[in-house]
Amino acid sequence: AGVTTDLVVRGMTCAACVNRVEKRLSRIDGVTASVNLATGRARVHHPAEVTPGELLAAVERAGYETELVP
Ligand code: 9UX
Repeated sequence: AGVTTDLVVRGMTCAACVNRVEKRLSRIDGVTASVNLATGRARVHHPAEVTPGELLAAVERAGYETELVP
């Protein structure tokens, strides 16, 4: 079953940042991501087997600070 996780993503300043984060997240099997530059957030749809920690790690590898939306 799919779940939705929202992330805060810090340091995105242009549209290419959005694409970088979306592409990095989408490399994980079953993951689709929509990043909003204005709000600095990412909405991620993913299998339950994909943990929030994996999502955070992927965004960090793309070069951005991130945390879960409380
Ligand atoms: Mo735009 Mo984002 O030149 O890391 S890609 S600032």
